[in-house]
This record gives sequence, C-alpha cells and structure tokens, in this order.
Amino acid sequence: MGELQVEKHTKYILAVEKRKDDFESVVMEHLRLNGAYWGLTTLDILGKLDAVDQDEVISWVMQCQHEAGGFGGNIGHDPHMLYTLSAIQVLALFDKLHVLDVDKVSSYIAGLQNEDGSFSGDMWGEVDTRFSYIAICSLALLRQLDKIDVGKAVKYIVSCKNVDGGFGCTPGAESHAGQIFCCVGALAITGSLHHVDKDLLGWWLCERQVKSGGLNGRPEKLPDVCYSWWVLSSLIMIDRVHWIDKEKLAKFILDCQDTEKGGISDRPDDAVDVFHTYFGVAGLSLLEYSGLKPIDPAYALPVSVVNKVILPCRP
Ligand code: GRG
Ligand code: ZN
Repeated sequence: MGELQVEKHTKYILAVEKRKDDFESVVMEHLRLNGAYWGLTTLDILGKLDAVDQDEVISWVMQCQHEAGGFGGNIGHDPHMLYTLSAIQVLALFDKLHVLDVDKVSSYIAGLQNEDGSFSGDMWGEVDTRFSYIAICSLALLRQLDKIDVGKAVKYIVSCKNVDGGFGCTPGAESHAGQIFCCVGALAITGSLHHVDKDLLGWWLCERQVKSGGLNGRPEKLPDVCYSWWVLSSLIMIDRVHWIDKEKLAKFILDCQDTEKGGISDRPDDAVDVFHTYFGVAGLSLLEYSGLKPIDPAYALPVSVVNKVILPCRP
C-alpha cells in the first residue's frame, strides 16, 4: 500500500489557494470560503498550517461578512449558513475567533431557526438537517447555544430519523450518509445521542463498505473518498467504528492519491480536488494514520483546536 504523500498534498493545496483564474478556481468561485476551510484544515492535520499567511486569510475572511451578520462564499456574495460555519471554522483554526462580533454572527444564525425547531440555510428559506448541524456547530464554537431553542432543534432532527436507523434532510426523506453525519454530529454536540439506535444505525453505516474497501453514501451507490468522512465520523460518534475494516478503507483512500502532482480524488484514477483531498486526509486522521493530527468527528476540526475553543467553558 502506498504512503500518504504529505509534501505533495501540501504543495497541491497551497497552489490551489493561490490560483485565481484556472478552471477549478472559476468553478469554485462561489464557494471559496468552503474551499478555504477544506484546504486549511487539511494543512493543519498535516502539520503544515504555518505555510499560510494567516493575516491575509483572516483579512479576506472578514471581508466576506455581510452586514446581516452572516458570511458569503466570497467578497460581496450573499450570506448563507454554509459559509458562516466555514468562516467560524477558519478563524478557530488560527485561534482568532475574538476578531468576530460574536453577538452579530450568532444572532444571524439564531434568526434562521423556524417555529418547528428546524433551520433555513438563508433568508430564502430552504430547510435541511444540514442547516441544523451548521447552526448547532457554529453556535457551540461561539459558545452561544443559548441563543436558540436547543430542545426544539433536537426534536426536529429526531423527526428526520428513519426506520433503518439513519437520517434524511427532512422528515420522511431517505437516509443518506451526509445527512447522518449532520444529525449525529448535532446530537453529539448537544449531548443528545440517546436518541440514536446505535446498533441499528451502526449496522446501516458499516454496510456502506464495499469490496474495494471504500465506503458509499447509500445502498447500491459507488464508493467515494468523501464518505470516509461522513460515514466514519458517524461510526466513531456512536462507538461502532470497529464494525468496518479500517485497513482496507485506508488503502482505498491512499489509492485515490495523485502521487505525482498531489491531491486526492473521489475514486482511484479520477481527477483530484480540494474537497476530496480534505475528506481523504481527514478520514485517514480518523483512522489514526501515523503522523496526522487527530480530528474531532463532531466539529470537523483538529482536536487541539476544539480543545482550545470549547474546553475553557466546560465546568
Ligand atoms: C463541517 C464537514 C462539515 C460539513 C458542514 C454542508 C455540511 C455541513 C454537510 C453536508 C452533508 C452532506 C449532505 C454530504 C453529502 C455530499 C455528497 C457527496 C452528496 C452526493 O450525493 P449524491 O446522491 O451522490 O449525488 P451518491 O454518492 O449518493 O451517488
Ligand atoms: Zn465525494
């Protein structure tokens, strides 16, 4: 099995951060703040965050903030929950959460909670358990969970639980590994994991492993490196990670590396991108691959970062 190409992946991410006009960057323009989170978190797990000019990053992140309090994907873009979490996560990576007007950002997020406890992604109202996770994770990092009705938020997430033990994006919607990460993560952060049937969900999740060792996101689908994050983090949160073959999964991820130019793809021999590079490296970190910083399965940030942000307020 090949080794993790730490230097090559570092170079690849640093190059993507700088490129502004090639194809991938143009396509990614509207989600640059998400891209920054993926790239910078990967560098931190690899122990290479020092290679980045942090003042430049922070100044750019702060320029993505909208007067409503939320963040857009880039300067001048409309605010959305997705980018607001990425902004908070990037600032947390650099231990710079204090530059935020915490009240303003948390009021923006809390303002998106609906009567039934669910959350909309932005002022246009799309409701999805992704946004429940984002609201809860963001507010926990800002220590502002008391700004929302946590009981109702949990109740809504539980209403999205299916008979197979999994969760969907809205009540009655099909179970999907990405949505399961969001719901289990939000329940973990709020101390509500007793709502999960761990054996039933653990069974569904471990059945995501296919012959090649990779994981898929739903029955009958192809394996994809990003599910090494969505599925594995969920299995860890419910204490059932020993139900999959960790060696085979690590091999699948390593087989998806571009060993010449750096970066990781969704499946062996496909084109690499920052998203799958992040999920590949984060997945290997969850698998305790040697030399990588451990990542927190609920907050999707290095454990060292979460400890710095959350621990001081734990009794
Ligand atoms: C901080 C890690 C982190 C996340 C923030 C945005 C978000 C919260 C979570 C997204 C969860 C989610 C729904 C992930 C799934 C992404 C994905 C690969 C979707 C593809 O779905 P299909 O149906 O592909 O197109 P399949 O693999 O089923 O063929
Ligand atoms: Zn993917």
